[in-house]
Amino acid sequence: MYACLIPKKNKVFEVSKVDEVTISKAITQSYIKELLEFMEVDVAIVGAGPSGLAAGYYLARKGIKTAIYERRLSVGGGMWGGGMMFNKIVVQNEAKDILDEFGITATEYQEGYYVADSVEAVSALCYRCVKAGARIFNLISVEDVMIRENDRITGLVINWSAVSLANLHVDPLVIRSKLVIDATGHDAEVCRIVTRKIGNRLDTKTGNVIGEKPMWAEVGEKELVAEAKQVFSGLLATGMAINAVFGYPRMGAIFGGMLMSGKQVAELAADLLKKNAGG
Ligand code: 48F
Repeated sequence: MYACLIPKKNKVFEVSKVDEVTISKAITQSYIKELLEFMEVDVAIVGAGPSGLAAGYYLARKGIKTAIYERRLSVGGGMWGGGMMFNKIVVQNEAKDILDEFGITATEYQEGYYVADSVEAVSALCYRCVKAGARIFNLISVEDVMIRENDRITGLVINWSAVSLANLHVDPLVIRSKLVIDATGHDAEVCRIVTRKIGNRLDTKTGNVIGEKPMWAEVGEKELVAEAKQVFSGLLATGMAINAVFGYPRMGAIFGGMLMSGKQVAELAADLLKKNAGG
């Protein structure tokens, strides 16, 4: 009956019959299956910016069960826009091998400075992270943490981002994780939640989130990867969240530190998991 409504074109493909309800069931069942599968993980990463994606890749590649929760529709955080919407990023010498590992094309601008396309960089980070086995849940916001005996963080409280956007009163759900990584960027949201809920007890000079300092790219990049440690029992940080938590300078559109920090936090998390398991 509807065949006459479809204009006749030169045929390139023969399209088989499709049923909308089958499509809907396929999406719903496979999503729920994975949501349940990742309700208990080794590492839960909050934020899918460059540092969170790099951390997810390096963790998953070690066979560590990793979930990433991203509040926005798209992953990549602040990387898409390069510097002031010129969609190029700069990476210094020390992180060039990470670009190579992800297959991101980079050209040397001047000795020690490599330039890459930010769209290619985000796409490669995301693709390799997912292919390594990390599961990214976008459109989900982390609104709280779960704390158990000995004041250890043992999971995340999650809700659809649309719930807070629409200001709806809907209770969240919870996932359990052996470690949590705050990769939420400048806001260091998970660390701020912890101090708001249980006081100034982070492993910083003040116990609080100190807040990032003004722009000084070199110092910001150096401090970011200078020391990797737990911020609180069960909680690690990576990327700009580290600069915000410990009060280091911001660094703008240089992204080597973000990638190195993601790799570094993955190493630290792997060591802690081994130690906690008595290995
Ligand atoms: O901001 P973002 O890109 O953090 P990053 O990985 O990289 C920082 C650089 O982009 C740039 C820079 C380089 O020198 O300064 O800013 O440290 O990515 C953070 C991601 O976390 C998400 C947010 O939407 C973004 O994609 N996010 C933030 N809070 C939450 C969250 C939350 N509560 N729940 C889920 N996702």
